[in-house]
Amino acid sequence: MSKKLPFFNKGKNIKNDFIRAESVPKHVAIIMDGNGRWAKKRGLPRIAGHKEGVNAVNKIVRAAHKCNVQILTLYAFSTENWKRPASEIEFLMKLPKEFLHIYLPELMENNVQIKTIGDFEALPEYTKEAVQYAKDQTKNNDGLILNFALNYGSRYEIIKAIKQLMTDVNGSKVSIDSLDEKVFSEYLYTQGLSDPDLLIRTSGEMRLSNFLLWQSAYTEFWFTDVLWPDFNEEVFLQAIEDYQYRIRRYGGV
Ligand code: V07
Repeated sequence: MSKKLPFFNKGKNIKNDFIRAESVPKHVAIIMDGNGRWAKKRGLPRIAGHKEGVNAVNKIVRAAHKCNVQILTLYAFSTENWKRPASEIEFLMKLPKEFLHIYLPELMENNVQIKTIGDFEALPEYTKEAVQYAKDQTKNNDGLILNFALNYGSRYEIIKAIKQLMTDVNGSKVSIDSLDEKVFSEYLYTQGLSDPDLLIRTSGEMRLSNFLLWQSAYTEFWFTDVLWPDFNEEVFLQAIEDYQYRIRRYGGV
């Protein structure tokens, strides 16, 4: 076993001496699980956990910005989440507007660009309006890409891509022979974004749950028992530290 060696990222304000600023993962994706369980443990309604989860989102956006992560993809609402009680869905769909009302000025200041993946059109009007406004406001920012998966499901994404691809083949815009992984990737919601280097799931579950199936073919997975509302900078930096030791084991350079 090799001993871990500290890297002193002086002036970079990274609160973990074992992180090398030069090799942080470029794209981090997170399944923010455990909000309901966090609330239940406290005898609170599930929505109290979701509300607390919004604070954790802000903390992790700040931490990712500080570490120079380039893309942060957060699984905020899956296509399966429509099966939840209507009152919970309604509450969840108000969170984007609430979040942006508080944090959009700070995101602008930090040069963050907001993007989304998923079936945007099927979202409630008030959700779409708030998120579209934030996307428009931040479209020229060239810092961290904060990418929210909203009404996202990966199998649906792949089927949708295939349908569009077949339409383009029929219309002679694309030839079957030219189809390869790169061409196909451009038909996914994540077009133009690199694949995630690190995928974090909180709350002890160790499944992909229909998140970024195609995109995570080579992604490092990192799991923690910490519930999403308790997730913070320290845990995030631990994930990055562990990622760096993993890639150093087989990377060779
Ligand atoms: C949601 C809070 C985090 C825990 C997981 C579920 C609840 C932030 C957003 C958001 C989305 C788009 C946007 C700005 C903020 C959000 C939903 C749920 C649906 F442009 N948190 N959060 N959206 N939760």
